[in-house]
Amino acid sequence: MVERVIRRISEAVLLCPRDLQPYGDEFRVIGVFNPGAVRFNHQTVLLSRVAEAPRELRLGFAGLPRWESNGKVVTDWVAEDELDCTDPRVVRQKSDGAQRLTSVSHLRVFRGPSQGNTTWTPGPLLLPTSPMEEFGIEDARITEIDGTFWITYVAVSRQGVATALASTHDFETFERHGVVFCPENKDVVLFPQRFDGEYVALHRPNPNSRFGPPEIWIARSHNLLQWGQHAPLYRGSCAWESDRVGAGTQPVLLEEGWLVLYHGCRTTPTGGIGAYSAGAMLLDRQNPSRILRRSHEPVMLPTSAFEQFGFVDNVVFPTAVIHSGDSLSVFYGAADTCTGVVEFSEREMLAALR
Ligand code: MAN
Repeated sequence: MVERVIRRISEAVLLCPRDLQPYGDEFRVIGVFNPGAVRFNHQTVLLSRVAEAPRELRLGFAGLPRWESNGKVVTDWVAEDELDCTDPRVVRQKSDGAQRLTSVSHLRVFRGPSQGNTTWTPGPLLLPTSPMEEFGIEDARITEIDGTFWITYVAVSRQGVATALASTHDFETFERHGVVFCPENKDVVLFPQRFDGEYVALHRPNPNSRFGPPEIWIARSHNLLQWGQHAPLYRGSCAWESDRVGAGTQPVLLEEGWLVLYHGCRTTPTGGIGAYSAGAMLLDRQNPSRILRRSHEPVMLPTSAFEQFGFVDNVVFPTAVIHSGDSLSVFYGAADTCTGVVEFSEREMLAALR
């Protein structure tokens, strides 16, 4: 049976690197992407990842940025012949296998109208503050629980890739709660309500031992800080998601269950970075450990030029959904370069899940 391709009612690029000033004078913005997004005070608030790389180029050297504990960003220059540079995002030192990112990210608030996509007013910056954020903070997801906005984000350091938690009531000031999922773990999204008194999160452990590909897991907590009852929820089973999957958007409650969009990627036949596409799953209203239906083909593929060409080609990476009537606005990162939004019909999305 041929899976129905879901129609994009509209699509728009909201933010591009050229719209932004870098944080550091000696840096340039190479991406503004993978945004958390919520409605707040009749506005749409985005918390986008801003990736910066050194402005300077030195022939034969890679400039690898990092935050120092004094709050400054510095660049280490490492000879390219000491590095494996096959991935534009990350290099690996040949001598000991240690990894470094080629850019450093922070998070920035942008406020826009609740309808339409034209003007985005920049707001506060969330900068790396702890040694566990030395190589940057990335890919925020926002969930409102009882009037507080909880933000899970990726913290990268020489300890690895972890997930940390922050909270805010107004997107002006933020409280940081530290690492809640230790390395290697990312793509953490929180449900907006408790189940039998417990908070629930989806997360994505990424073990070094490859007994199988990384999977989406589910966990529970009494306080959002300590997590337990970990259990696997979903392992990508289709070719387009065969290398890895990770939860994408904060779960939204629809009549039929919790809708979550996630990303999946495959490697190229030569082991290079393959396309990142998006799938969707519907989880049971009362028991979110139960998958009711899911997409067997991607609901979003990198089909537009701004999704196909960028810092990393062929990437759609959904990180937020805003639901209103029959409309699902999916906010996402395109080609690790721009922030985009696509509108789907809820009815058509659900019809594609089985
Ligand atoms: C990884 C992360 C994301 C990024 C995708 C696509 O999952 O680095 O931040 O958007 O890859 O490159």
